[in-house]
Amino acid sequence: MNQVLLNVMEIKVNDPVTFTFFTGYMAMFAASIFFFFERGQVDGKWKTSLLVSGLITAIAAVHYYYMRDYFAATGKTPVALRYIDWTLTVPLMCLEFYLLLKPAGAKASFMWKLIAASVVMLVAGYIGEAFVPLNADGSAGEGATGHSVLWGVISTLGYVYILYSAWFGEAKQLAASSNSTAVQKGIKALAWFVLVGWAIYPIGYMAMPGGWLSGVITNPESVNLFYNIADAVNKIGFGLVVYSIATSESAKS
Ligand SMILES: *C/C=C(C)/C=C/C=C(C)/C=C/C1=C(C)CCCC1(C)C
Repeated sequence: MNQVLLNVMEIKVNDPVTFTFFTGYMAMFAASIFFFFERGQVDGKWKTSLLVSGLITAIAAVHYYYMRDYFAATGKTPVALRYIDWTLTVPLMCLEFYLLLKPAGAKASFMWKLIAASVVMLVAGYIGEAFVPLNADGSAGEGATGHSVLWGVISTLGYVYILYSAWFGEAKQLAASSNSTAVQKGIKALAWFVLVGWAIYPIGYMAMPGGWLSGVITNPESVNLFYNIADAVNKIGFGLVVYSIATSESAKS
């Protein structure tokens, strides 16, 4: 009996991090099924966009499956799994921008610039998190703050590029030249996600040991809470924006 129970994780009431790892997993899983099935309901030219929406949440679901168990078993932050997930899903989100704006004349170079910016953002973030000097007890070690600030700033440059493109730069201009109001509204909605939803990540980053918020948020694992909530909002939200453009445009034809 005890043997069987050992395989069942107990989620404690005061453990919101484990809670969001489990709900995040299930939400990503359900969203993937939704996007894959709804793909059959939209016009041909929207099918790739819906497929990509489903892939983003499906890739996240698989990583959450592992991150959840890793965290439940060790209580440690799954930094590598997290960044492997993001390295695959964030470029796919850049691809979503491109697919939506392709009819308005977006070139492949537009997509590659966004992807390059996302790589700068993620590689710098990974260095800042994975190699932060910690003491044996998990508290911030010598030089931790300077280290994480430097890499956080480099990462933010990549983030700002994507933000700028969505609000004022190429993405914005392409959307303005689109003859579809659904696409214009959709790009605007995605721009809001990048501004508000993506901003949750640097806040989480600053909550890690040695970060600027680590005095306010003292649990070193709470960075996961920010990331888990942000992932659910952004990955499922992005997909739903694409879904709503695809269904409203398909209804017209
Ligand atoms: C599905 C995953 C998404 C949309 C991940 C987005 C991640 C970010 C916008 C991360 C940004 C960061 C900074 C701007 C500075 C500090 C380091 C990061 C990587 C947390």
